[in-house]
Amino acid sequence: MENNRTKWYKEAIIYQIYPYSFMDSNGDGIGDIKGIMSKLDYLENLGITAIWFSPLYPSPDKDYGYDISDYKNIAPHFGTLEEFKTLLDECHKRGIKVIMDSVMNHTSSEHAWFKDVINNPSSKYRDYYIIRKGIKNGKKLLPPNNWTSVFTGSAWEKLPSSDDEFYLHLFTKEQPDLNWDNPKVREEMVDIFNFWFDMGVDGFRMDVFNVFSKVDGLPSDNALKMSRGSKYYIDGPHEHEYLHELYEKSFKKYDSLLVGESFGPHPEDKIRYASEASEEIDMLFDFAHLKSDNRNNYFKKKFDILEFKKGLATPQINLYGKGWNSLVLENHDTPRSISRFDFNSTEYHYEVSTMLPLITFFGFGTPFIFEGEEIGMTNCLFTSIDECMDPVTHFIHTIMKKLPMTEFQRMKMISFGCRDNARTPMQWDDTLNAGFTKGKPWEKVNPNYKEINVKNDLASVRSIYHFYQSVIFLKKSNKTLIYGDFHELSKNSKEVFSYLRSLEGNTLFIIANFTDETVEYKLPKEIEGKTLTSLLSNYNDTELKDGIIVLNPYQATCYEIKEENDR
Ligand code: TEU
Ligand code: CA
Repeated sequence: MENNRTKWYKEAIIYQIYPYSFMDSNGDGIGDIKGIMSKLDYLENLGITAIWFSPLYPSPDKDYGYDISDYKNIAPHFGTLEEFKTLLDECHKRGIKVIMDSVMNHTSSEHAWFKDVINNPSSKYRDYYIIRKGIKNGKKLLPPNNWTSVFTGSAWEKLPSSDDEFYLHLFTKEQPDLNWDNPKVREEMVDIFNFWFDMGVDGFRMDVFNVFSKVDGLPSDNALKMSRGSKYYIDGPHEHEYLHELYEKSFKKYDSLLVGESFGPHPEDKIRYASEASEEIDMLFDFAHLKSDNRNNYFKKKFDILEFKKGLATPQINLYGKGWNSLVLENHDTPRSISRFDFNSTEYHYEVSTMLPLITFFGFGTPFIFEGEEIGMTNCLFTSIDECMDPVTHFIHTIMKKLPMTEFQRMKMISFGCRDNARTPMQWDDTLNAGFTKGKPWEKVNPNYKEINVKNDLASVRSIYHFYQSVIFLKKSNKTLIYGDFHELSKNSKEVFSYLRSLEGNTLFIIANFTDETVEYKLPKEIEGKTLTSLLSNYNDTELKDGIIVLNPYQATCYEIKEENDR
C-alpha cells in the first residue's frame, strides 16, 4: 500500500487547546467551537502551524472528554459536526493543521457498546471490554485481581447487571478498558481514525497509548505501590504489534502525525515507538523533566535542575537520527510551568516566561505550546475543594483527608500539583471572567486575570506573546534548530542549561540561566575562541568578554557561532 506521509510535523509548531477553557461564545460558561473560531487570528498571528484539540466528542464528562461516548461526533456543548468541519476548513485556509485527541484505551461507561453489555447478557460487545469473574472469599466477592486504578482505588468495578462479574478500568470507573486483544476492537479503532482522516483531519494525539495490551491472565501484582499491576500492562506484550497494525491500516495512508501520550514507558520502548523504522507512531511526549520538582505531582521537592536537564536531553540524544521528539512544558494535566521549579516568578515573571520556551523549544523536537503559556498564565490558588472540577483532584483530596493535616495544608498541596491549574479559563482581558464568558465559568477564573491577560500582554513592551512569536519564527525558519543534532554542554552546572545544535557546518549555541542571580559562565572548550552573534535573547544586553558570558537572572540567549577565521 502506498505511503503518503511527508513528515510535515518535523517543522510544525503545535498549540494545544483545552476546549472547555479556551473561549465561550454563548454564555453557558463552557468554551466552544464558535469561541475557538473567534480566536483563530490570535493563533495565526502567534505563528503556530497546527492545533491539537483535547477531546471534542460527546462525553458524560466524568473525566472532561477523556471518557468518550461517541467517537464520530462532536459534543453538543462544543457545537455540531458541521461547525467542526467549518473550523477545520478555516484552520486549513490559514495553513494550520488540525490534530484530534484519541482516547482508545477505554470508552465512557455511557458508550453504546458498554450500555449494551449491561442491558443484554448475550451482547456481542461483551468481548469489547475486559470482564472477569470475581473471586469468592467466604461470603465476600473479591475483584479478579489486586490491580489499582491510576486514579486510586481498585481497578475493578462490579458489572451492574451481573452477580459475580467485574470490568477493568485503569482510570475512573466510568472509563471501562477496551479489550485490544479482540480484533474487532482494533477494527473499530481503525474505522474511527479513518473517519476523521477522510474528513481532512491531519493527525491524532493518542491518550495513554502504551497500555492497550495487557498480559494474558491478568495476574495479581505483589508490588505495593501506586497503580499496582502496571508492570502487566505498561508496554504490554502486543503493544508494538497493535500500533504497527494501526499504522498499516490507517496512519500510513494519510499525511498524518501520530503523537503518543504514555504512562511510564520503559526507555527501550520509548525509542522503539518513535523510531521511523518501527512504523508505529511518530513521536511521544516525555515528561521526565516535569518530575524534577515533585513526587507524585502533589509532594513538592527541591527543584533538581540536573534531573530537569537530563529529562529534556535524554530523548533528544536517544531519538536523533532514529525518529522524532516532542518538546513540552505544559498540558491539561500539569501545573503551569512558570509557577514551578522553585523559580522566582513573582519578581521575574517576564524573564521566566520567556527563558523557558527559548531553552526548551530550541532543542531537537516539535514544540507543543499549551493555551495560556504564551502569556505567562500561572497556577491558581484554590482555597476550597469545591473550586476544583477535576475528579482526580477530588480523589486526592479524599485520600489526604485521612492524613493528619489541616484543610489549609491540603489545599496548599492541591494548588501546587492539581490538574485544575491548567484548566482555569484562558485570560483574554481584564473584564468580567477574564473575557472568557459572559455566564458562569465552568471552572474558577484565576484571580490574577486583571494583570495577566492577552490584552495587557499585547500592549506591553515586555510582551510574552511577542517573545513567543520570535521563538516560533526562529524555530520555523532555521533548519539547524529543526534538523540539527543536540550536544549538551556543562552537564553538571546547577545554574545553566546550555547546548549546541549543529547541521552541515552551522552551529547554534543556546544557553539559559535558571537562577535569579547574575551568573558568569565561562565558555567551555567546544566554543572557546569562537565568535558568537546573538540571534534572540530575552534581555537587550548580552555581555560577552574574555571567554565569559555574564547572564542576567533567567536570561536565555540563542547564539550563532562563527569560526574565528571565517570573519
Ligand atoms: O492522562 C494519563 C495519565 O495517566 C496521567 O497523565 C494522569 O493525568 C496523571 O497521572 C494524574 O495525576 C491521560 C489524559 O491526559 C488525562 O487527562 C486523562 O484523565 C487520562 O489519560 C485518562 O484518559
Ligand atoms: Ca459555550
